[in-house]
Amino acid sequence: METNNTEARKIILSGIQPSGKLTLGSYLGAIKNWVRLSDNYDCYFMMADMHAITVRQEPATLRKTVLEQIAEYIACGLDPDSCALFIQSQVPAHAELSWVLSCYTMFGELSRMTQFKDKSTKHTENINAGLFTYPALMAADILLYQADLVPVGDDQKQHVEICRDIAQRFNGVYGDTFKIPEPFIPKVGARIMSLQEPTMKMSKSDTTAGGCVYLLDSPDELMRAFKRAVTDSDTEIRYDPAEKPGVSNLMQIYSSVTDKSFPEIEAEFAGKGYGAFKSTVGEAVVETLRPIREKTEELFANKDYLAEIYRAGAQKAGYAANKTLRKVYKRVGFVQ
Ligand code: AQP
Repeated sequence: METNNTEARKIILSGIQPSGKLTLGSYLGAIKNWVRLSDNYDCYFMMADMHAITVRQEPATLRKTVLEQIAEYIACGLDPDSCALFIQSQVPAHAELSWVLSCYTMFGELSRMTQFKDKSTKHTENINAGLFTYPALMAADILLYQADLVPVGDDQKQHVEICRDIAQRFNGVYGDTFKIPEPFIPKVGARIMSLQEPTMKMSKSDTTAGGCVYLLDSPDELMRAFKRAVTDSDTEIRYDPAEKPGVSNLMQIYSSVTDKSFPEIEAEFAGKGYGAFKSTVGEAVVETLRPIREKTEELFANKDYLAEIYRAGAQKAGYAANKTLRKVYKRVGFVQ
């Protein structure tokens, strides 16, 4: 990874769990911003497979999803020559630092994490320790790279905040070791909601028919999902998430893929019905995702190329991560 000689470039780390197929929410809330930021930062983007196993995954599906995800990252516009695209489990420093940080993470603060509360309600048969200590692993992911910025959707903000608390606690005991990262949350698209239950986040693992749209859905599947999207019994197209969550979510999506502002969208659809609005949003999404789907299919067919990318990514990431890990081991008193 090239760095500017006169001034070190700032660093970004982010990742997505391969816990299912990437959704429009993963793209608009995360990857789209990674692409925007990637020209100006040194970037590390991972397939967070270690996080994914906090919920049971079928091994063959997990392997396939990870490979598909690498292809999708590249198809969305990330340049594997300038960004480190890597698989989390291939950089052992993540697991190693996670253990150290879990000794500087408090039971009380982990208990307040909304993702833990949500997931332990959803998966009552498997409330495992990994689900609970997930934020310590996420803190390790970020702090290993001395990241300045963590581009995430709104739902992950709490995890970046606990990461900052853990880093400050550690620095407070041992002196400056970790850079304190900032979350970067997009103004539009930070929380894309389910098309069927617009008060709930669009999630990869949601099984409600038509609730999620995926990056690799065909144009027909996308149009069907948008035409069936839940709105309300009113007729006005107006941004009002409390009163009109379905319409507001569609406006968020439309704004995010066209860069039009909410007043522009309201003016565009004034006096038009929901039917026309939903079709126009669907068509805009189809056109945004078409090149991503086509490129992903092409890349996914070339497994050797994908292997080259993730091996090179793990090497670049491992180099940076091990530098931090060595410093941490020294600070805590492990014999060198
Ligand atoms: N609906 C969304 N709107 C905006 N941003 C979103 N993100 C995910 N869903 C939305 C952002 O994508 C990044 C990757 O998320 P993740 O897969 O690591 O974790 P998650 O938030 O738990 O994603 P899912 O889809 O809800 O996965 P499951 O169903 O497995 O729990 C993060 O930056 C997230 O904010």
